[in-house]
This record gives sequence, C-alpha cells and structure tokens, in this order.
Amino acid sequence: MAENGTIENGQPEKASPALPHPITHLEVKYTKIFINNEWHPSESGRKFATYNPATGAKICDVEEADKADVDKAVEAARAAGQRGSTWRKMDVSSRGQLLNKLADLIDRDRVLLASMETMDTGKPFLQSFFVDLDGCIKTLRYYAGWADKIHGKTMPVDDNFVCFTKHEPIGVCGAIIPWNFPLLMFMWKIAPALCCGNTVVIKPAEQTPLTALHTAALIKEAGFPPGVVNILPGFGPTAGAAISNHMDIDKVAFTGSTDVGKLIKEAAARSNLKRVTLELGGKNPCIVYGDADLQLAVQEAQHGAFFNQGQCCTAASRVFVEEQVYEEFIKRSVENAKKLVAGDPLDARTSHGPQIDQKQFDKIMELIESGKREGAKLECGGCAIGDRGLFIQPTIFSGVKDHMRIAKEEIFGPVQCIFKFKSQEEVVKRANSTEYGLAAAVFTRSMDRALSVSSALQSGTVWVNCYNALHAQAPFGGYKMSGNGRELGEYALAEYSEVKAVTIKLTEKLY
Ligand code: NAD
Ligand code: NW8
Repeated sequence: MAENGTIENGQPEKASPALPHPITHLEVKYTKIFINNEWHPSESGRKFATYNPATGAKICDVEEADKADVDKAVEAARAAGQRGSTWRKMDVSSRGQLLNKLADLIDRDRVLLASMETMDTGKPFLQSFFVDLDGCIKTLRYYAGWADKIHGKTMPVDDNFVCFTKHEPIGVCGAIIPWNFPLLMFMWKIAPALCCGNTVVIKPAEQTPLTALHTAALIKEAGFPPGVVNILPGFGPTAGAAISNHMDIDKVAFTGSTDVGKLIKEAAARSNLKRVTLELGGKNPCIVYGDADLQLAVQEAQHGAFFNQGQCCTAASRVFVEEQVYEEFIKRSVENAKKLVAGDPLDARTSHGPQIDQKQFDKIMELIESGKREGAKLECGGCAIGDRGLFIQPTIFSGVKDHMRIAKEEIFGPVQCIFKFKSQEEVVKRANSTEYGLAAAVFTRSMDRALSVSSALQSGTVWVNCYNALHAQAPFGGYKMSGNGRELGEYALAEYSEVKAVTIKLTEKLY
C-alpha cells in the first residue's frame, strides 16, 4: 500500500498537497438496468434502495433485475458474441484498445468513482481511491495487453498431420460479485472475460450497485459494441439464481460466501453444466516466527486483519506467533490498533469505516461475544462504536484456542485472533487444519524457513514478509473449499477460453 507513497492503514504517511478530495455531494445519474448499451427499467416495475452504511441514509433507488431481465440480457449478450457480430469480427488488438480506453475513462472519473464507492460501502475514501481504483485500472490494462496474445499451440503428431489449438471465447459469461470490493471485483470478472472475446452478464451485490452502473456509462462511452457487457442490479435468490440456472449462459464466475458458492455449482450442474469458477472465503493463517522483523510483522498482520474493516476474503484472521515474541507482538498490536481512526469515511483522517450492513454487523458482534464466552482474552475493542452507523472497534483476542468458533469461522469483521505456537511442525499442521485454503503469510528472516513453510501450506497464495500483496500478474484463488479456478494473471485466461484442437490430415505425398 505504501507503493504510492500515500497511505498505510488509510493514513497519509506525510502531509501531501497531492491528496485527492472526495466529492461530498454526489448526484447519482445511473440507476437502471444496463442491457445492449441502453438503460432499462425492471420488467417487474420493482426498485430497491441502496444505503450509506456510515450514516444509514438511503442514497437512491435502483431498478431491481429479476429473471425476466436476466433473460433479456442473455439474449443481448448471445447476439453480441455471435459469429459475424461486430465484437467477433473486431481485430483482437482493438479489444485491447477498448479495455485501455475504459481504463482511461475510469482514471478520468477516478475521484467520482472512489467517492461513490465510499458512499455505497463505507470504506475510507483514500482506500477507495488508492487501493480499489488503482487495482481496477491495473487489472484493465493488464488484460488489455493480453487481448492480442491469446495464442494457441501446434502439436507435433507425425508427418501426415498438422495439429493445432485455437483458444476461443466460451460465449456468454455470467458473473455474480460481492459488496466488499464492488468495482475491483467487477474488473476482475469483466477484464479477462472481454480480453478473451466473451460477452458478459454481471450482477453486482444488492448492497453496492452504484459504481458498476457508472462504469456501464463508461463502457458505452469507450465504444464497446451493444450487448458485450450487461449489468443487472438485483438480489441473489432472484437475479443471481437466474444467472446460475440459465440454460444459455456458458460460464459463471462467483465471488462470495461458501454456502452460496455451493448453490451456484449445484445450479450449474442441474441446468446446462456451465463452467464454474468460485472465489469463496478464507480463514487465513499468518505465521510470525521469533526471528521476524517484528515491527513489520505487527504492521502487516494488523493491516491484514483490519483492512477494509476486516471484510476481505484474504483477512489475516488467524495469527500464529512463536512463543518468544508472543507477548511483545500482542503489546505492539494493541498499541497500533488503538491508533486506527474510526469516523466519516469521506474524511482523509479516517482509517476505519463501518461494516456493510446490519446482518454483517450482527454476525460479527455475535462472534465477538462467542470469543469472550469461550475464554479468549479480549485485548482491545470488542464493542460497537457510537449509536449511528455500523462501526465496530478494531478488536484483538489473544490466547485463542483452535476449537473456538472465532478460530474456525470466517468473521468478515475487524477481529484479529492471536494464537501462540512452539514448533515448526505444530504450526504448519494447525495452519492447515481448516476447510479453507485461500491465502497465508509467513514472517521470518530465514529464507530457508520461508520456502519450506510456503511449500507446506495448503493455500492458493503465500505471502512472505508482506500481506495482501496482490498484483494483476499473479494468480489468485483457493485450495480446498476456498474455491475453484484462478482469477488474475495468465492463469485466469484459461477460465475464459475454450480450447479447440484442429487436426488436419495431409494427403499430398512429397516423399
Ligand atoms: P453472499 O454469498 O450471499 O453474496 C455474494 C453475491 O452472491 C451477491 O451478489 C448476492 O446477491 C449473490 N447471491 C446470494 N444468494 C444467491 C443465490 N442463491 N444465487 C445466486 N447468487 C446469490 O454473501 P453475503 O450474504 O453478502 O455475505 C455473507 C458472508 O459471505 C460474509 O459474512 C462473508 O463471510 C462471506 N463473503 C465473502 C466474500 C468474498 O470476498 N469471498 C465477499 C462477501 C461475503
Ligand atoms: C488487482 C488488485 C490489486 C490490489 C492491491 C492492496 C491491498 C489489498 C488488496 C489489493 C491489481 C493490482 C492490485 C485487496 C484486494 C482484494 C481483496 C483483498 C485485498 N488488491 N491491494 Cl479480495
């Protein structure tokens, strides 16, 4: 995060005149369903409200998509991606140019989009601006570069044959995304899909539909042909289920809870066996050895636990600390946690915002209570803040035991659980004893130890001496029940293409 020289825990590192200012009185222009580059009211006539979680105030109403709207969008996406369509006839380099153009427009509207993201999610503005929007632009530009490099291969068979592969688009790609990184998750889905030549039907989370709809206007302005991207704000069991059950959607990509991930895969199997990629939760271990740079470990583990109010699938929710530095680690973590500033997410001094909604707030508070009841030691926090909005104090539990609920369940809130460990074998075994396997981190000065532990950990990502170090170039995804498939990097291209093998028999005998 310090890469831009801007923020660490959401705080300016030093006073900088270059800090952007949010738009505080934002007028929301786009609230309808986006199909065929046009704005549609819902077929049912229904709308739903979206709220600012920092104040509880309603922001606006948005058209509520349901099955009938999804059917319309799929028809548009199917037509847009047909052979002979503008999108399919387009020079593949132009697809890359369109993605770059979209990145330019997002950069142009960066302050507006970051302000809107903050209003709809409650995340501090500087985080929206420097982390989320930065990730969005990088993801788009990275896949823009791939658009004309989706190469097939030629396979040596024998002299009587020529055998080669083509990487073709899958077709209509459905996407269902969560509320924790609304715009970033939107880009993680559309960028690889579009660079491979697919068309998209995407449903933002019901809590956070606004930035996707503003981006719809930018997609149109960039010059994407109608029907290539269709955006359906709506609820999971209605619009979401219509996507996962659809007979004419070829693939679905989902990010969200494990329970809904299972429903998506089941719906895909029962309908048309559409391809499925899932990015689900985590109970990510962060292992701190006695030989680590302790200040670095404290800072990164803390950022891992509290970044985005703990609402990250990558949240560092199980911190294992070696016994000789255990007490010191806790002391410094508590000091640091007390420095986080909760407040108005639009204020540059704020580093800690509210949770997304009442349901999440209640779930987190209930888990915090279970931690107290089950005998973990509450080092700081543990309560709600104020009586307005959905703020929860950054909370640290020490002495957490593996059997406690807070040690096993995904909390998705600002709760850091600290465990003590003694030996190398013990900690790796405990770190791996979870159904999840999304991310893990190791803090040590020993390269040998870092490499052996990263080999032993069962997770899609291992960070060494850093946390949440995501890059558009690096694949991201889960082992075990954290998901199927990979997003980002070259690996994600495989999730958005079908491979066709063409085998040609040669009849001319030249020998
Ligand atoms: P969720 O899984 O219900 O929501 C994610 C998306 O799935 C939303 O767009 C939602 O509308 C959609 N959805 C819900 N039910 C659906 C259905 N039956 N068919 C199709 N789509 C459906 O998550 P949530 O209820 O917002 O949060 C619950 C928990 O999920 C959190 O506490 C957290 O543990 C986890 N979560 C994980 C992530 C992540 O990044 N992996 C993000 C959000 C939530
Ligand atoms: C895509 C994403 C990023 C990026 C940078 C810094 C902190 C946290 C996250 C993050 C391209 C380039 C950079 C983060 C984002 C999403 C999740 C968890 C952490 N992403 N970042 Cl789910």
